[in-house]
Amino acid sequence: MYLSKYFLPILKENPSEAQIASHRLMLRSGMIKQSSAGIYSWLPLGLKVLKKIENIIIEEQIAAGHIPILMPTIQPAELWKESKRLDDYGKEMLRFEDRHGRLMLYGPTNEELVTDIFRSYITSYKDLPKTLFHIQWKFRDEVRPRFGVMRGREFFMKDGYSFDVDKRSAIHAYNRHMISYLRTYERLGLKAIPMKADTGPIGGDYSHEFLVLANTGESQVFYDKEISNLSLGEQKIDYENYSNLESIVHKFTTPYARTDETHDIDLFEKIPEARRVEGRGIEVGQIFYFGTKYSESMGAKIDLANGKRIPIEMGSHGIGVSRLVGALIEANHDEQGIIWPASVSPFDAVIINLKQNDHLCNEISIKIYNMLKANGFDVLYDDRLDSVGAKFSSMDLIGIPKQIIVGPRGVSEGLLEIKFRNNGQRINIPLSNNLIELINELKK
Ligand code: P5A
Repeated sequence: MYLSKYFLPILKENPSEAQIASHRLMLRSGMIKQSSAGIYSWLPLGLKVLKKIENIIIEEQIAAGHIPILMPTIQPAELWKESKRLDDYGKEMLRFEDRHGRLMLYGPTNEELVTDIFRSYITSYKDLPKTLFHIQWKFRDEVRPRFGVMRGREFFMKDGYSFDVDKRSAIHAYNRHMISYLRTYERLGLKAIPMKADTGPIGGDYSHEFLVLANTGESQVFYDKEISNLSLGEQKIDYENYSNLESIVHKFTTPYARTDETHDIDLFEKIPEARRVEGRGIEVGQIFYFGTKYSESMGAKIDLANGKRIPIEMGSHGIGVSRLVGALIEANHDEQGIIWPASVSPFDAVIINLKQNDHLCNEISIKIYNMLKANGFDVLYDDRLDSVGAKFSSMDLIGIPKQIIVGPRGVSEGLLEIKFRNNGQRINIPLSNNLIELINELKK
C-alpha cells in the first residue's frame, strides 16, 4: 500500500479526551474515530489489527473443535422474557420497538438466542457435544464508557456456547475454552492470567476471567507470582483428551489468582510474602459454566438413550475482541507510539523513502515494494513528500515492527537500513538484485 493513496488520518496533537495510552495512540494513529460516547468507527489501520486478532481467535476456536456461526445483533425481547433476564439486565440493555410495536433489543450477549437455535434442531443426546461460536458486535449501555475501545458501548466480542449431555462433558468444554483462550492470548503476544471470577448477570457458579496485567487496567487483581511464570508454550493440545486438559487447567488454576470481587484475604496471606502480588489488570475474556440455567427456563431438552428427557448442560465463553486492541497497545508502546507484536501488526514492514524526489531512491523503494509484495509480505510504502523527521515520527507512532529505510547515502553505498521498532536497533543490509538478505531478515 502506497501511503499517499491510503487513508491514515494521523493526528499531530494529543487528543484531550484520552486518559490512557491506548486510547490516545489509537486516536493519534488514525485507527478509530468516535461517533458518539463509547461508539467508534474503525478506520483502515484499526480494522486491519481487529481482523488479525479475529482471525487468530477463529483459528484457535476451530482447532478446539468449535463451530462458527453468525447470529444477528438485534434480538426479540420475547426470548429474554423466557429466560427471565429481560428485567435483570436493566438500563444496560438498549431496547426499542419495531414498526409493529414488538419489543426488540440490541444484543448485549447471546445465551437466549443460541438456546433458541439449539432447541429448534437438537433433540437427542446423539447430537452432543457441540460448541457454536460467533464474533459479532454487542451493545451495552455502560454507565461510564471510557478509555476508548476498552469500555465501549458498542464492542466486538467472540462468544461461544457449549451444549453437553452431562456436567463432566460440560466441564470438558469449559477446559477446552480455557486452554484455547490461553493459546490465543499467547499467539497475540500477551500474558493473560486466568482468575477465579464472579458470574454477574450471565449466571452459574463456576467462572474465570482472563486478565492482562497493566497499570491502567480497570480491575484490581491479587495473585501468586508463580502463576505469571506459566505458559502453554509450543505443547500440542489434544482437545478430545479429558484428562490431559484437566491436568493443564489444574496447573493454571491452582496458584492463587483473583480479582477484588472474589478476593479472599486469608487465603492470599497464606502465600509466602515475596510471592504475593497486588496490581491491576484488563479483563480480556471470561468463561462460564452455568449448567441448566437457560435450558430449564427455555425448554432446551434432549432425549437420553434410556428415554429420559433432560435439560442440556451449558456454558458460555467470551473474548473482548475490540478491547484486546487496546490491551495490546497498553502492553506494547513507548513514548514514540505503538510497538505491534508481529502477529497482529497492520503491516509486516514499512518502506521509508527519505528522499522522495530522488530518482534512484524512488526506483529502489518501488523495486523493494514490488519484490516484497511478490514474496507475500504486506508492506506500507511511505512515499509522502514530508520531512524525514515527520516520516520517522509518524512511522514510529503507528508501530510497524520493521522499518526499511531507503536514503541517498545508503543507496550510493549499495546498502539499506532496517530499524526495529521494538528496540530501536538498526542494521545494514546489502542492496542485492534479488533482495534475498532483506527477505530473510523480514522472515525472522
Ligand atoms: C460470555 C460470552 C459474557 O457476556 N456471554 C457470552 C458471556 N461475558 S462477559 O464477560 O460479560 O463479556 C465477555 C468479554 O467481553 C469484553 N467486554 C467488553 N469489551 C469492551 N467494552 C465493553 N463494554 C465490554 N464488556 C465486556 C470483556 O473482555 C469480557 O471479558
